[in-house]
Amino acid sequence: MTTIKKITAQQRLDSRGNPTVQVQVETKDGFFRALVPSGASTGAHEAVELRDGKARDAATKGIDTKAYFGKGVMTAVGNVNEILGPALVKSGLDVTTQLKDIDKAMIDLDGTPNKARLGANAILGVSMACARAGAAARGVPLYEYLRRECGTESDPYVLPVPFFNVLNGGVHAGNTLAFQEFMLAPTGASSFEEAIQIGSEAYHSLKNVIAKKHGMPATSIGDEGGFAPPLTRPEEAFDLLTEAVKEIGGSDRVQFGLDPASTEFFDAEKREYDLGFKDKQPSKLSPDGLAQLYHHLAKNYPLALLEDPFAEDDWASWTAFTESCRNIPLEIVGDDLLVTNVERVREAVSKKACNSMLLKINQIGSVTEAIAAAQLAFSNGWAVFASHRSGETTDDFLSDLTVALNTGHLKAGAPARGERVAKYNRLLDIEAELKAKGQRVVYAGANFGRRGKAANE
Ligand code: 2PG
Ligand code: MG
Repeated sequence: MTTIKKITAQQRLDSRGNPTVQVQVETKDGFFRALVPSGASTGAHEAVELRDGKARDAATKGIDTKAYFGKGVMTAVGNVNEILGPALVKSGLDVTTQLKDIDKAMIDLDGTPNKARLGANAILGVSMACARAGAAARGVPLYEYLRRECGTESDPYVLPVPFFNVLNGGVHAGNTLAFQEFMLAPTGASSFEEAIQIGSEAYHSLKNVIAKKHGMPATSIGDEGGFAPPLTRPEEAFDLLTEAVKEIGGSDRVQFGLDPASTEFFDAEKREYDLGFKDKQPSKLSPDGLAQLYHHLAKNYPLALLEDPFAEDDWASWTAFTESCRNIPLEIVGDDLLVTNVERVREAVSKKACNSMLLKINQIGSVTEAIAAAQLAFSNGWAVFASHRSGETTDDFLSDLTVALNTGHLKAGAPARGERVAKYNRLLDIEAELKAKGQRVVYAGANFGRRGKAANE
């Protein structure tokens, strides 16, 4: 039995230089920390991230609501220090076996359906740090602790295919590219370590290809460490990827992923998608026109995964598109659509809207709720794609959770920048550690979505 002695929170910075919540949990085994990530292309149905500029009671608590342009998180920090922490210490809950009860206690204290009172950023930080404390109490690595939470203890260890976001657009970059993420997935590698090498080599080769075509200034980068050259059309982006992969002789080992993050350029009233939303030139497509563009891309490039092809509430387009992909081996991932929320997953299952769930723990705001959403997705034959946020930290919790859930694939940005490589490096450590222990370790490879069977099969 290991109870919590003390919980404190602090305001720290994320990878975009914005404030975020750090939580520290103290038990008899020591101090355990977690840092909370934050999105830019956030879904409207996500749990609430409390920012001081918008927090109702911030000013009355004497918090400077203008600090960091209103993005401070001192309200959330205060909620950990004054409400969540003392309540969990008093509860006597055991971090070793009661993570679910710890999360439930926080959800009850919040009392809203979307964590609007205490903040998903406050609750998630505590949840993550408690998991770390629990792992230490059991004397096991975090992924082992989480395997028990996930009920995967008897599964083989599967290392995920890393989807490297090497070209950034959308709201993550200053170029005119509408689509947000163009990803390289080394599905033909034989180990995670080899996948990292392919990703790194392709990334550097891409830099050369871009410099040759567009000049050195075009090799500046976006929020997730991918390059952000002055492109407009998605074909231009995929052509650059194709060339970069060819240069390193990796054409038969690499597939592509795409996250247009289309909620960002959808006009719900007109039911139109504007691919020129960052430009002065509008470039509008109907849902049908956009679906045709995706089919064209899937036909001409090795596209294995497509995330958020349509906006978060444009259900009819999702369902029609998924049906139209019945005979194509394409993973269709719901991000803003599902927000790692069991209610949204249930709705999507009933509407046959997609065949995969993006897993972002801060969209729902606690570790065990995120696990429950993933389990529901798996039980419906879907895949689960684990994900970072565009505003990240050096916290590598995601890597352990990905292995524990056996998701078979994750995205954590480019194979560059500290907050991105923290996740990849942790996975390299896990792979090496398991091999050193003599464990059987499988690299998911071309079966990256295999735990799920496509909803439209
Ligand atoms: C996405 C993510 C992460 P953000 O749309 O999938 O890559 O971006 O964190 O800004 O929502
Ligand atoms: Mg997305």
